[in-house]
This record gives sequence, C-alpha cells and structure tokens, in this order.
Amino acid sequence: MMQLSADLLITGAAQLLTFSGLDGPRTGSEMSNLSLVEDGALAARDGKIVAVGKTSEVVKNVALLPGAQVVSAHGKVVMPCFVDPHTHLVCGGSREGEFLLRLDGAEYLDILAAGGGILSTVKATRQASEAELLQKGLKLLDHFLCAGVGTVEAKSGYGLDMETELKQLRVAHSLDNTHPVDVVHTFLGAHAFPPEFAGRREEYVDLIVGELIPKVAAEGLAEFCDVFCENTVFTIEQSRKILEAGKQHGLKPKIHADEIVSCGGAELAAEVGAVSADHLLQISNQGIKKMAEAKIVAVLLPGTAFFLMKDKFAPARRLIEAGVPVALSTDSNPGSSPTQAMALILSLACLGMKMKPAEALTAATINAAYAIDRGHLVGSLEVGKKADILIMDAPNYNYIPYHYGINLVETVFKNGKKVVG
Ligand code: IZC
Ligand code: ZN
Repeated sequence: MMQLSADLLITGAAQLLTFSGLDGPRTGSEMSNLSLVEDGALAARDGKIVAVGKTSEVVKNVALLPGAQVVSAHGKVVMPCFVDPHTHLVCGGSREGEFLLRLDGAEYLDILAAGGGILSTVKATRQASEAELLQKGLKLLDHFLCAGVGTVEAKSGYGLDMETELKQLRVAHSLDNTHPVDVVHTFLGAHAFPPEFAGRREEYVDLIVGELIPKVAAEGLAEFCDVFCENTVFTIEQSRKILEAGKQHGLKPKIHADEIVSCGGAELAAEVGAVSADHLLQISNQGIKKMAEAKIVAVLLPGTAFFLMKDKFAPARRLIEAGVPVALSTDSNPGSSPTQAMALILSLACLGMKMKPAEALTAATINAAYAIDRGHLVGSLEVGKKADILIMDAPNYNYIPYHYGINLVETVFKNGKKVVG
C-alpha cells in the first residue's frame, strides 16, 4: 500500500474523539456517540487531516516528511478544536457598571430600555477607531484560542447605522486575516433600535431592509443575517421581514429566539429555514416540533442564563429527545456573557441543563460547526478536514466538564500548526 506523507503525527491518545462517520449535525442518541478511538492517532499534511485511527494503523500507513512534528498524547484526550457559533466579538467599551445594577436587581431588558445595555456598547463602538476595535478583538481571540476554540462566529450589531455596522464587519474580517482563529461573519443590524430612531421603529426596519442589508451583501461582508427577536425588541413580523430580505441578498438566516419571553421565534426559524435558532429558554412545544422537523440547530447559551441569574435554562433534554440538533456557545459579549471559556460552558450545560458530557462535547464541536454551516470543514477529526486539534490534559472526556472553570487545553494545533502549548 502507498504510504501517506504527513508533517504532523499525534499518537497514543487515551481517547481520540473523532465525531466522524455521519453527515449532518448529530441528533438524539447520536449526540452521545463520539466515534471514540482508544489508543488513537492522527496525521496531517499542509493543514489537513490525512489519517485517523488506531495508533498502530496510522503509524504503519504514514511516512513522515522531513521536519515533521511528532507528538505523543499518551494518557490524554485528543479532539477537534471547539467551534463557537454565537459571539458578539467586535465591540467598544465594557459594562461592569451594569453588572452592579443587575446585582441590585435591575433586569437586562430594563437596562436596555433605559438606554444602557446594548446601547451603551453601541455608543462606545461608534466612538472607537477600527484600530482600537481590532486590538480589543485580537485580545478576545487570544482568550478563545487558549480555551481551545478554533472557529468563532462574530456578529455586528453595535453600530445600528451604516458607518459603524460596516466598520464592525470590516474589523471582523481583519481579525480573521490576522489571527489564527477563523472568524465567520454575521450581520446583526437588528440587535436594538438606535436612539435616533426613537418612536420610529418601522423606519429603522426599513433602513435595515432597504439599505444596510443590500450594502453588507454587496460588499461581501457577511454570510449570515441575524435578528434579536424578542417582543420588546424586534417583533416576529419585523424579524420575518428582515430575515426574508437577508435571504433575497444571499444572507443565510439566524435568529435570537424565545430567550426572555416565548413569542414564536423558533417557529419563525423553521418558517424561514434558519441555519440556527439561538437561546430558546422559553421555546414552545410547537417550536420544538417545528425545529426538529426542519433540522434547525438549536444553539444553547447556558453561560448567559447563568450570568443573567435566570432561574431557568433552555430545555436541552426536551430538544435532544425531540430530535433537534443541539449546539453550545459562549455568547461572548460585553453584557450578558463576558467570557470566552468554552469548557466552562460545557460544565454549565451539564449542571444547568442536564446534558451528558458526551452530548456537551458533540454540541461544542460538530453540531456547533453545522450551526455556522462549517460542518464540512471543522468540528470533527476526519480525513480532508482542517487539522484543528486539541490535546486536553484529561485522561477521559468526562473529566473535561467535571473540572469546571479551569483550562485543561494543553496544546492547540490550528491548520496543523502548533499555536498554543
Ligand atoms: O450586548 O447585551 N443578548 N444581545 C442579545 C446581547 C445579549 C449582547 C449584549
Ligand atoms: Zn447574541
């Protein structure tokens, strides 16, 4: 047999979590099947995986190129990099003051209604230069990479005007070009109503539909269009109008749905054929059924429920039992979830939503990749996919969410190159 040549070889993993063998996101009991190989190995060349399997097999089939890296993962877990499918990465300012208000009992949406919250970040983002936003974003991506995240989605939505929305998206593209973490772009002009449109909400919706979406699409600045659908923010009707306009311009729909009150966001996601519906704490039974039928990925954000001190998390068990593919995300943003610690999100998913560690790992890798239409590139360790790989200082995968709030990521390979460790 002809040998494969490789410039990276990782051998002897106690548990190699491949998530291989299925097309599409995992649902139901498939979410507990990690396609695990004991004493596993993986070889890569030019940033792509060329062989995966038992160490004895992979070693036999691979010829090392001069200068190849050979790494022992003896006693460790090897897995794909995490994928974070929902972040508000590019932003100005910070909101610790709001934290104090919330600890005194103020509600997240009341702070927004009073001109704070998202709108305070809008003010800071409008004032910030591209260079400042870039520096801030690079710092967050460093945190993500150290936490084992190889790909993040990044939303605009702190501009709410043409100039600043474009500025945020341009910065997100610069981040993608300058940092090892891959950035996927989402337009979220429908994140809040800008203060200058007070009392003229429909006019802002018209601006999004008539000017912002066409410009963002024409400049190739985003792949997805998202809406913060919530009855005191963008209504179902406004959200439908915006997501349909996005579709007409080639932007795939995503939606912040049913987070604070149940208002039919999940049903709308199914109606417009969204790639994902996110949050879903208040999803209706009908919404669950529709999402399962349409195979829409549910992106759950337990860090946000935790940080907003909600007494309720999204119904992960009911979603999984109904056959909805579940993904996890940090929701990294300066207000409701200022973290990049993906492994902590897995712990919260287990503790708050009763997901099993295996389900949480599936949700944060292969299903998260499908939530941003990257299932063909990342999220599993399969021949042809990106060599985005983690070595975890953990003897088995249950150990990872069990040890909460600490970083067990020992080594990160991005496109086959060691970038952490
Ligand atoms: O800045 O508060 N939920 N948008 C919707 C956010 C949280 C981000 C923020
Ligand atoms: Zn969000």
